[in-house]
Amino acid sequence: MDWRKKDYLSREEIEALQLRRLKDTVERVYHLVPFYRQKFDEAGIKPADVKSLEDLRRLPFTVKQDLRDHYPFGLFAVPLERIVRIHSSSGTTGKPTVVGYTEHDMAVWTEVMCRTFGMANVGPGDVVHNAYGYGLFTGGLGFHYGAEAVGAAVVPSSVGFTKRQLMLMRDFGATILCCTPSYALHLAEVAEEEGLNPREDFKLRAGFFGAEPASEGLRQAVAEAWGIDYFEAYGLSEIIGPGVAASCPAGELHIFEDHFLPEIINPETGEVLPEGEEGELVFTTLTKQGLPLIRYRTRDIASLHKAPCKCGRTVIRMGRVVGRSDDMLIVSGVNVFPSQVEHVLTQVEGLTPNYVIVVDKRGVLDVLEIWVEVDERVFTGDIGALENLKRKLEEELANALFLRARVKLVEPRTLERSMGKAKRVVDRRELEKNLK
Ligand code: DLL
Repeated sequence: MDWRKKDYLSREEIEALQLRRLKDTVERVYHLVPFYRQKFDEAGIKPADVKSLEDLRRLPFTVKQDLRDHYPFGLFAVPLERIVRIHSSSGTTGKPTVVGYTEHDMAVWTEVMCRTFGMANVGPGDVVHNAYGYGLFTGGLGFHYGAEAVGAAVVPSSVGFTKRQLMLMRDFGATILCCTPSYALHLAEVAEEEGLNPREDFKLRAGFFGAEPASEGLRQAVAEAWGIDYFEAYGLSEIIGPGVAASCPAGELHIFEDHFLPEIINPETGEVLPEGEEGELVFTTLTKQGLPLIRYRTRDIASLHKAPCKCGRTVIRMGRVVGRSDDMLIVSGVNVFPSQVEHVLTQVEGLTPNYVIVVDKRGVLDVLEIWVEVDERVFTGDIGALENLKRKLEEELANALFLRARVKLVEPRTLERSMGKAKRVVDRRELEKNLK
């Protein structure tokens, strides 16, 4: 089937396809992956017991640690001779997670990336500037294959050398930008420093931003800085890389659910939550051959919505990722998500979305500090204005977080920029723990 039609199937068609593919996947993992056979046997389930999509909830979960425990290729469902690509993501602890693709998986990946680019009608005549990292990270090559397949000219610039990136974008007439949202903002900043006007001196019309969370405020800041349409890309290496979901012209994030079957669970109990409720996103791959995964727990907190979208697509939508369950900070017993902080910062006039959250311990007390860059106008204004801004922000943060945070306003362009995923949290309590 033409990939353009796949986002418009009726719910019955989608679910029938999902069930057929789920049965096939369960059959394959049971017979080909000893880890799954053991898990299924322990749970007393045979592949033939999966008769409806509801039966999915009887199947065991898979977690990142399972991939690590079977490092490097232990969960692959095909012999190495059939693997044509290997990617891996480094974790903060222990062994990296390794993922493998067969030729068929590469075709699926390319298809979902075509559907991603299809959101902005990217095609022949477009110049795609791809500043996601090339290498073991799935971002660079994932976008690369999709861009070529839709017939665009792709510039594989990868990360780093920001000024050179800008030169290439300008000289080659880039129309589409692909990178993390934080880097997109940094590129605009550096363009301005170089005396360029990002809105006028470039030909960009849209961008595909992802690999890290971005609040509404950050998304708007990127769209405005460049004067472009903002499209979001969501994905994770274990499931395929980018291409699990993408936002449409109506701004809704659609999951390519004919390949990746989503559920939302309560992260504490594992119970499946009803449509619309927020919880941990779980995916079962429906077509992958190299590394099929059953009920993989992403740790991402989001929600699911089945009603058809304004854009006409019928595939299920997910709410923006509000954070990762393992990104959540517990400060003086209160749960704090970096996304909550970012949301407040982007609502207050005079600040930029460049910030770091610093958590420390003074004696027995946790201390939360937010370092945020002010914009040029405020910075060159008077001290009184800065004091007011600081007080206002502290008040807004206290209201949103139910917790006092100290604010440190810093000069524009002083916090470290990242080329890939931004690092927003410095938890000094961890450092101390590790020193002990
Ligand atoms: O980040 C794949 C990717 C590349 C997606 C380029 C989009 C664009 P990983 O390195 O395995 O894969 O990291 C996956 O990144 O579980 C989320 O926590 C986070 N993430 C990815 N996209 C988004 C997004 C790639 N749009 C992890 N919003 C995921 C929020 C995102 N978080």
